[in-house]
Amino acid sequence: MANFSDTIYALSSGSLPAGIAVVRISGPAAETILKRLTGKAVEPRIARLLVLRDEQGEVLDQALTLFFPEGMSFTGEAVVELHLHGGKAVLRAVLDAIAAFPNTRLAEAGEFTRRAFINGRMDLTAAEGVADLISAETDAQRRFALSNAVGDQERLYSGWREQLIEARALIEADLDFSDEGDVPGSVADAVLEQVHALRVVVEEHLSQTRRGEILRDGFRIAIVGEPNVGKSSLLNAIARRDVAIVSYEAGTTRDLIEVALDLGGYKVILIDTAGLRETDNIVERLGIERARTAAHQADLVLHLHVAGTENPSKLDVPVQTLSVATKADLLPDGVPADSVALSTMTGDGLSDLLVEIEHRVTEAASGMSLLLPSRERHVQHLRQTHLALERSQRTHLPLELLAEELRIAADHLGHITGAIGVDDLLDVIFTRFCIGK
Ligand SMILES: Nc1nc2c(ncn2[C@@H]2O[C@H](COP(=O)(O)OP(=O)(O)OP(=O)(O)O)[C@@H](O)[C@H]2O)c(=O)[nH]1
Ligand SMILES: [Mg+2]
Repeated sequence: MANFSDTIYALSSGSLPAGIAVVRISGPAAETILKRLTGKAVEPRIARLLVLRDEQGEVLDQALTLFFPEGMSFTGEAVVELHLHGGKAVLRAVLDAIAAFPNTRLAEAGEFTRRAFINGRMDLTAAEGVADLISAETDAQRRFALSNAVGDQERLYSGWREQLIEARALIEADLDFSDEGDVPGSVADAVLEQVHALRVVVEEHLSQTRRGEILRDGFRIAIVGEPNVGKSSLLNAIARRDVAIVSYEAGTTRDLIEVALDLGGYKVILIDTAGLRETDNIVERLGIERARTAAHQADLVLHLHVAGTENPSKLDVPVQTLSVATKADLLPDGVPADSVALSTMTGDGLSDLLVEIEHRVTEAASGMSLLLPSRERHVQHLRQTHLALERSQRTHLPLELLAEELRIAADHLGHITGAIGVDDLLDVIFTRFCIGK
């Protein structure tokens, strides 16, 4: 275990005032601090309601106290939790009292989790999972993040890495002993077969990248169409608030306007865009460019046209597109049953559209397994792993080079979990956490 000499502390629960405020203290002085604040002997892992006093004997608060000994805590260090009354003055008084002990300081963002990682309590994917879990807003995000936080991803990638390390050991043993009358090449053949199987598995895993992104970052839906067809009205109707400006003037919306929703437990991002048309107006043209880009990058495009008019210009996007007729209230005979039609004025057809969208989101995001790449950092290393595995399968590759490719592949997997060479990464990863985590 790494030996940190300073003891860190922070408010680990949400903003105050609140019912309770949880202060976490981690480090070598944690136990002493608890003893001195309470004047009582410390029992590990037993919750006790005790009066806290500062060094002058002044009562600070009555708190539920917990002590986790070294090796049995979140960070791996001795940890104290104080469940205080959740008032700002209470918190300030207690933090001041803790600060009065030597070698203590306020924790930096993500520092508790960082210590947990350095002390081997969790790997990097689990630490990232914890960060995702804290920011999870929908049920799908929560389930995905939790699976990562409890180490599912780590087990997957470490398993692959071990296979590769073993395969390489076999090859190197073969190299060392090949002059002793072994049948040359037989080991290599067996290893190559195994490596091929793993390559297929990694490939399949990488093909699920978009599904992981959808679960974590959301399913993106671009609303596009000519000016004035009611795109912004639809965004507002679905978001149930006035997010975008609506007006009878054509060319009202210029920027992209994004709204995040929870649809069927999935995070969905709805994007309103500028109406598509030929124009000399520079600002509008920039807006239209953004609209086209948004449509290209979306998971689903809602292509709007006014009911009863021809669905205009074909939208040339390599994306699932749903044609939607708007302003259905203006049609005297209603709309044909085979198309999606709605009116934001009367609300007709909106729930049908939402059902259809939810159906598409579920189709894109659901799957048997939550073992998916969860972030770009992982995807990059997985791609490098895959490339090295591909190279390792070139015909007539000398065994030394085969072993080297296997090492490269294994190292990239090690980078994902943090098993190797990540010092420079830690700042980037952990400073994205909030203080107290
Ligand atoms: N009758 C009727 N009018 C609607 C409906 N939805 C929108 N409108 C009207 O159509 C006009 C244009 O609506 P917007 O939502 O601003 O249209 P838009 O597609 O965002 O337009 P741009 O931003 O200019 O591209 C406004 O006057 C709205 O009040 C509807 O369902 N029925
Ligand atoms: Mg608009």
